[in-house]
Amino acid sequence: MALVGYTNAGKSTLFNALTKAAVLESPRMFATLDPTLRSVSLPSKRKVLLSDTVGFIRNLPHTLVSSFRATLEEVQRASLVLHVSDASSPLSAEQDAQVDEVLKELEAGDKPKLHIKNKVDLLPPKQRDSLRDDASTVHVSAAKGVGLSTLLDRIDQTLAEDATSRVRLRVPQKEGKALAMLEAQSRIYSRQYADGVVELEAEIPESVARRMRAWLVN
Ligand SMILES: Nc1nc2c(ncn2[C@@H]2O[C@H](COP(=O)(O)OP(=O)(O)OP(=O)(O)O)[C@@H](O)[C@H]2O)c(=O)[nH]1
Ligand SMILES: [Mg+2]
Repeated sequence: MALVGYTNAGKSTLFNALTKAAVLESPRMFATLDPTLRSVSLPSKRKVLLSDTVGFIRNLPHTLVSSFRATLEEVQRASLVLHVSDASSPLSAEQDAQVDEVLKELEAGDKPKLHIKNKVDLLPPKQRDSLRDDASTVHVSAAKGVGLSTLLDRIDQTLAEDATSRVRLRVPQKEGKALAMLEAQSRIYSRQYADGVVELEAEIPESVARRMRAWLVN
């Protein structure tokens, strides 16, 4: 899954809030993973990769800087898009429309999406009390840790269809990142080392399989 949204919406704050537990659980396991890509443990015990991305800003897709290119790839790979917006901003609706526009340009407009309205702690109490979550919208405060368990439940429900499958892989031992990701994300049934290659049999989610294409054995 990928966190997307307008700059300053609170994506990185939410990323840290959602991944903190997982990182504390096994700090070494993620040492070789990208700092903007981490594992989140869902209530169902299923683990899923979450990537933080750089914020969208007006016209950015037309000046494709390298960090945005990485964002683009993460979004295209994601099986679930988490659209974070700043609910306290008067420009919230306009920014949401721009983010939707960028998602369309990335051909990610049709992916399953959850809309996360962040910073509810900044709203006046009356307005805050009138907020209602629905099937595709969750209100949270990433900074105060409000609404995060509801969000995790909702992610679980939405991902219920991201099937896992049992596969065989031949991964070169030097591919530390890929191997760390497999350790973190999958159930490994067997592991054999030969000629600098690790042969594995594992049960992996779709979203991980897409990153392992190069090493899948039919
Ligand atoms: N009050 C409040 N502030 C928040 C909340 N979440 C994030 N912030 C603040 O909003 C600012 C931006 O947060 P970031 O997490 O860096 O936002 P971002 O979406 O990652 O921004 P970019 O990486 O620039 O796109 C920071 O000052 C955060 O402390 C929240 O729930 N409530
Ligand atoms: Mg950020």
